[in-house]
Parts: sequence; C-alpha cells; structure tokens
Amino acid sequence: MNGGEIVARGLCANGIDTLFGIPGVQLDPIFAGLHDVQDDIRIIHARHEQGVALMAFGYAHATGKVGAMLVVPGPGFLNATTGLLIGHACNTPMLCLAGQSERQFIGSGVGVLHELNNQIGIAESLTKWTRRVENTDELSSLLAKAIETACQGRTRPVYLELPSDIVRMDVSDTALTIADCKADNPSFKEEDIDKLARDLASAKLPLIIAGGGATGASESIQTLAEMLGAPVGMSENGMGTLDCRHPLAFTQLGANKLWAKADVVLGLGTRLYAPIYNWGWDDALYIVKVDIDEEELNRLPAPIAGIHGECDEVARALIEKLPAYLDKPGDNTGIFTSVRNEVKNELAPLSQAGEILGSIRNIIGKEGILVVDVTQLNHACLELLPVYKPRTYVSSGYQGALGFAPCTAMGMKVGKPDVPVVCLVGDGGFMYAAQELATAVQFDIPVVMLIINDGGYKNVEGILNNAYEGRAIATTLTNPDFCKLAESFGVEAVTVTSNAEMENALEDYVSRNVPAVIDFQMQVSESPFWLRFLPQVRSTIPANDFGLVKKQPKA
Ligand SMILES: Cc1ncc(C[n+]2csc(CCOP(=O)(O)OP(=O)(O)O)c2C)c(N)n1
Ligand SMILES: [Mg+2]
Repeated sequence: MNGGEIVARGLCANGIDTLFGIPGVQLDPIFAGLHDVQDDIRIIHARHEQGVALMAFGYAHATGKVGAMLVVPGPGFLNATTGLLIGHACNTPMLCLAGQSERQFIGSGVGVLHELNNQIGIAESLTKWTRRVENTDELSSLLAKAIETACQGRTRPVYLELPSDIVRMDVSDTALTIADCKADNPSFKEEDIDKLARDLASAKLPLIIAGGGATGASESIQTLAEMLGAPVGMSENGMGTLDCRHPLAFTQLGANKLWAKADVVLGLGTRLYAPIYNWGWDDALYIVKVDIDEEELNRLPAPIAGIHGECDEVARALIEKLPAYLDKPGDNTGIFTSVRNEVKNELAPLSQAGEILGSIRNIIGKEGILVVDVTQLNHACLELLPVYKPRTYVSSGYQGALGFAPCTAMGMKVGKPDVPVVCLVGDGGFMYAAQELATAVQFDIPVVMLIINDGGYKNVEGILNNAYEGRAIATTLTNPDFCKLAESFGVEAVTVTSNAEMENALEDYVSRNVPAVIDFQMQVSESPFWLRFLPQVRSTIPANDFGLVKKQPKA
C-alpha cells in the first residue's frame, strides 16, 4: 500500500464520509486510493477550491463533524484559504489536506509545478494546527492527530501537508490510527463558579450574552436564565441559542439597551468585541467571560473576569450552585417590556426586510437553514429573521465575506439533506460562486439560491453616498440574465419582483426539494446597515469601528 492509499483508508477509518476536493498530479496516489474506497466516502469535486473549502465549512457546520477537503498546492491551496479563514473565525472543525511537491524541492525556489514559497507558513495563520508529513511512518498517526485536534477544545480548521513523494511511496506498516475525539475540556475552579453564582444572584440586572461558543448549551443556558430572570442577548453566531420567542431572548439591539442598564454581564462563548469596542463599559459594570479558549479571556481592554471552561459545563455548574444564593428569579419584566417597545419602534422603518425574512422562515420552517451572504438583508437578519434553533441562521461572522453563502449552503445541504437550505445572496455575491450550480446539479444538492438582484454593490454604494458626500464609484453591476444562466446549468429558475411572487417560488422549490435560483429583482427601501454599529451606551470605549458608532453625548 502506498501513502496515498493510507490517506484514503485513514479518512474512512476515522469516519470521514464526505470529502470535498479537486484532483491534481501531486494528489494522484490519494485520488487513486479514494477510487478503491468510494463506497465508504463520497467525493464531491467542486469547480473552484473556494467552493471546496466553503462546502467543507458548511458540511462541518451542519453536522458538527470534521469537514474534510483535499487540494493541490499553490493555486489550489490559495483558492481554499478564504474558506479556512472563515472556518477559523467561526470555530468550524475542518481538515485541509494539501498537496506539496517532493520533499527535495520544498523551499528550493527552482520552480516546480504549483510551487508556493512557505505554503505551510500561510496555513499557519489560518489554522490551529499545521504539520507536514516528513516520512511515511507518521502518515497515519498525523492524519488521526489532525482530525482529533480539529474537533477538540476550540474547534477550528487544521492543516496537513502531504509531499508528493510521501504519498507515492510504499508504506511498510499499514495499520491505521484512529483519532480520539472525546471531549478534552478545561477544568475550571469550583471557587470561581461559587463566586460567579453569588455575583449573579445578587445582581439587580444580570445580562447573559451568548455567542457561537454557546450554541451547544441551549438547554442549560435557558435553565440558568430562567433561574436568574436574566435576559439573554445573542450575538450573530449565537442566534437561536434561545428560541427567539422566549420571554428572556433578546437580539443585539435589545441587548445593547440592556447593556446600558446591566450591573453584571456573563459572556458565554462570545468575543464581546462589539459590546466593548462600541457599546462601552464603566465601573458599575462587572463583566465575566466564559471561554474554552484561554486566550479569549484576556484580549479586551476592559476589566473582565475569566473562567476557562466549556459553556455547557460551566452553565450546569452554576445551575447547581445558584439555589444556595437565590430563592427566586429577579423580576425585570418592566425593563424588558420597555426595551422591546423601543426595539419595535426603531425597527419599524425596516418593515420591507422584516416581511421578506418572515416569509423565508415561514416557508423553510423552524429547522430550515438560512445561509446569508453580505447582502443588505443580511444585516436585517440580526433583528428580523426569526431564529428558533442554533445553527439555523449561518453567516461568515466577523469575516463578512462576499461570496460565502452559495457554497456554504451547498455544504450544509450535503450534511443535512432532509432540511430545507436556502442561500440569501446579492447579485454581487452570487457571481463569486455561480459556477458551483454545476456542482449542485452533478451531485444533486437541492439548495435554493435566492438572489437579491439590485444591480449593484448596494451596501457599499449607500455608505459611499452617505458618508462620503455622494462619491460612490465601482458599485454598479452589469449582470447576466440569472434565469438563463441557471437554466443553462439545468437548474430551475424564475424572476420575481414582489414578496408574494418570491413566496410562491420559494415554497414550490422547497417543497419539491430541487436546486433552484430565484432572481428577486428589487431594491431594499431602507438600509439596515446601522444594525452592525449599535450606539455607545456606557461611558468608556477604546475606539469604534469605522467611526460609524453613534457617540454618547457627554453627561
Ligand atoms: C470578499 C469581499 N470583497 C469585498 C467586500 C466588500 N463588500 C461588502 S458588501 C459588498 C457589496 C455586496 O453586493 P451584493 O452582493 O450585490 O449585495 P448588496 O449590497 O447589493 O445587497 C462589498 C463589495 C466583502 N465584504 N468581501
Ligand atoms: Mg446587489
């Protein structure tokens, strides 16, 4: 057996049932090995490595399993980097297997096929663990180690580099190493939990902020919030941790208003970047952050107490401790009602967006997944998309990467074939990935691409016009006929111009479970972009994003 066959068999032995990739000469022994095990592993070859990586991202995000990909060195690897970058930002367990030239040529500069100086150095800045296989003996164990590392602790992409001579060589020991993926969570101190329970119990208005790291702890966070009577503000990646209809569930806009009034904040699996850099803090606010990644506890300039632990485990420990300090939940319902009224009034001008997003959710149902690109309605999702369960609203998080949604949605549908998956994307973003309609047809991936076709990079145009005296440039788009384009791939498509027509089309495609394109020709009547930059509500902030945050008037 050669190294390539070991890789193919090692993937199968470790439960990798789907692999996204594009072949090439450095990878030939691996693809030949995959040919032999194709009953055990599904190979999805997309049309560009950005699609490969984003599909692996989507697959991992949908299943919680490691999303695996295989790309050639140099251009193939570089094409995949955006997907790795987003995986790093969104804590997605991904395995990037990248080809490499023969070991003798690495770093030589002689100009071998696909040569990229310091490819492994580039990978290092995108992944949590990076290795090159230096001899055949370690191939199987490093593959297992890579998989194990991706799914333990703070889940993130990992990178394993496979020199072409290694994968061609015969391997004497063909035993396959199996990754040990059982949880390896940090153990927190009992006294820290005790103190936190006391602080939360004695707070007048405790506020929980739940981020992407909290989505696996829905049940315990709900119990904890109900015991305390504490509102739960959800960050973009944390949306759905509590069902949006729960009386203690708040969006960012509500959380921003509650942040002004809170005396103790418990941040669970969240960076707290926007609250600290935009919303502000002062001495009357005590902030505690819980994170599985110790480095996250000390990044921010504000005084923050930290607990190094996994959110569900910490929340459960708090639930046990709280009764010693608390008889009944605090009652802040008066504050909640007034916050909800304020939020409702402020969102009233965004009724067009609310109607469209409400329609989408009604059609795809509670379990249905909406994957969003960086189109204007994406910003409105933060407040106006009903989200009932974690990971049923998926964005590229703080990367805000144009072209993210189409391929991610396809990867998610591969991972969750029984759930409707819709991609909401602008005419700009869709053209980053239009070629992957071919992949959707070839592999029967029935995702609906809902294109908001407004003829431009409208979000950017709006900002340039408003903040830079009407000096918008480079924002108009001459588009193809999206329906004809889709149909040429064999994808059903329709043009619609009203929400009612969009609903009919979406309902039809979702119920028939077919790949489809909806070309929604419309203009967003009111920009929701301000939802990304909520105002400063406490006295101290170190700086704020792009100067777009409304400053608090000095008292
Ligand atoms: C990879 C990448 N390039 C550029 C940008 C900057 N950018 C943000 S929004 C946007 C326009 C998006 O246009 P479209 O997809 O048509 O959505 P619209 O704003 O018109 O709703 C651009 C260019 C980005 N976020 N990501
Ligand atoms: Mg547009």
